Amino acid sequence: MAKLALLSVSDKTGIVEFGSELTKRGYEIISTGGTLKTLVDGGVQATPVEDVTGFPEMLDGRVKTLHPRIHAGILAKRDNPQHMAKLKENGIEPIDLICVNLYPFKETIQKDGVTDAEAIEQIDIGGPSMLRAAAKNFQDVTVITDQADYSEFLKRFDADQLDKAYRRHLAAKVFRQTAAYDALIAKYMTEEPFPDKLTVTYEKVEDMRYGENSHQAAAYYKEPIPDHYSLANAKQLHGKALSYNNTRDADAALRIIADFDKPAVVALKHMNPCGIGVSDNLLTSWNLAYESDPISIFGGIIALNRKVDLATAEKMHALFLEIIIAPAFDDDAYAVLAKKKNLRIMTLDFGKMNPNQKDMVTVLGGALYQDADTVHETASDFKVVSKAQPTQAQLKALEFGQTVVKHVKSNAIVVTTANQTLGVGAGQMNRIDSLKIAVDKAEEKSGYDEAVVASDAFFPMDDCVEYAAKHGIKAIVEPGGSIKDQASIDKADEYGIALVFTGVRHFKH
Ligand code: 93A
Repeated sequence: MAKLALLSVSDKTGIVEFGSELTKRGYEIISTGGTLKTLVDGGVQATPVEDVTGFPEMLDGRVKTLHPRIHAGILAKRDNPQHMAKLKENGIEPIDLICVNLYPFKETIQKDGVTDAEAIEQIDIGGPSMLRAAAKNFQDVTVITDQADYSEFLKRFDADQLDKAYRRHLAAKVFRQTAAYDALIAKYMTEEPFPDKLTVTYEKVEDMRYGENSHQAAAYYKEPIPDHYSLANAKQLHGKALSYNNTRDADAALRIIADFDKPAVVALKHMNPCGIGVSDNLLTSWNLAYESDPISIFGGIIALNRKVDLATAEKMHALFLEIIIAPAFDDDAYAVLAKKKNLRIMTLDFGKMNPNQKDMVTVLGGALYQDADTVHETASDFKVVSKAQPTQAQLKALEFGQTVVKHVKSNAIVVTTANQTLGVGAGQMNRIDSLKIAVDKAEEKSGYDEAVVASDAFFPMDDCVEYAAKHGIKAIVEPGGSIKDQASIDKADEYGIALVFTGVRHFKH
């Protein structure tokens, strides 16, 4: 008895060739409407599925293969005499090979102006049913859902290697595929931001050389439909593949630079900004970012939100950097940067972060899922709580510092002017230590007399205000909200400096 293969594919790429090769190997092919037409047009003989089911395809194709004559043919256990007797009794032929790819739901929902009805119509029911049935019965049935497996299947057929391990491998692939397919449909239909089941699904971008350290294996995955402004949509023009740490750092740099409209340069190391410069032209912004910390920038990640010109490229070329990411590069600028073989040069269409961006981190045995911290205060959100009022220049600096500090690992304190970070104190377990680091880094820099302090969370006592004031700081912004706020306010008044509250904490742990 000939082997039976059922072919039903939305994406018809390679199906004629595959069908033809199957026929050569003695398979008889059953097929659904569109696939059948493609096969027959391509000179491959196939039987319409209706001839097997005895039913016409109906309801605009919603019911084609959903029939016991198909599903019993897939699901019967060949080593179970009762199953086989039942097939025989009902005149059903066992189906040996299922080749199905699904209605293009993902592609459909990405189309401009697609209606809900059009999207819903692209939810495949019969395809996943056949795939899942065949995958469940991998003991006896081979199931293919990925075109990349057509040639491997034929190779194995010829080498008589269609063994159980291979069939199980294909079955697992099917369950991943149908689970991911359903996860996307669930996401599309779900209104709740935090539903009872979180059905996230990611697609592999690539295996990485290693993870955070060389003894950790790692791979990079992206969302099926990544936001426009995301690293997943960046193009790498040059250099080595991004490492695991590079990828996280580049993402962090993109999150920061999205908060600036004017020409900005963000230099980043180990997830923290080590220098940020903002001005009316990119070269000046580079100089500001660089001078902010000429030591830490070594081996850093640079994000720039304007097309990179030659002068800026030459400055960057003089340093060892890991990644440069910008909307575009002038040809001469690119030529200079590309002289470094390993430097990763990337482009991305810059923009704002999706205001509905969610962030997830894993904990042992679970995950935490939250709104990304996309809010960002300006001077109009500030409440002056000290007797001294900040000057207009100080307000601008406080605004800049406030924009920066939320991107620094807690406890975070930054010392800045209105267009440059002078000192970044990150990740200390108490706030005064972060302040000391930031002030210490800032003190010897030009512009320090204009500098202000921004803090990601409130001061638990008055020591930070005192330390800052004693080191010449004239204005401070912090959320407020401590039971000891008054002590900090009194201390600001004692030194005659300006203290401003935002009411919004920006922890980043
Ligand atoms: O509409 S369905 O959910 N109902 C079915 O019975 C059915 N059988 C196969 N979708 C169904 N399919 C899908 O049709 C397959 O998964 C495949 O994507 C597509 C192939 O249709 P055609 O051969 O007519 O182009």
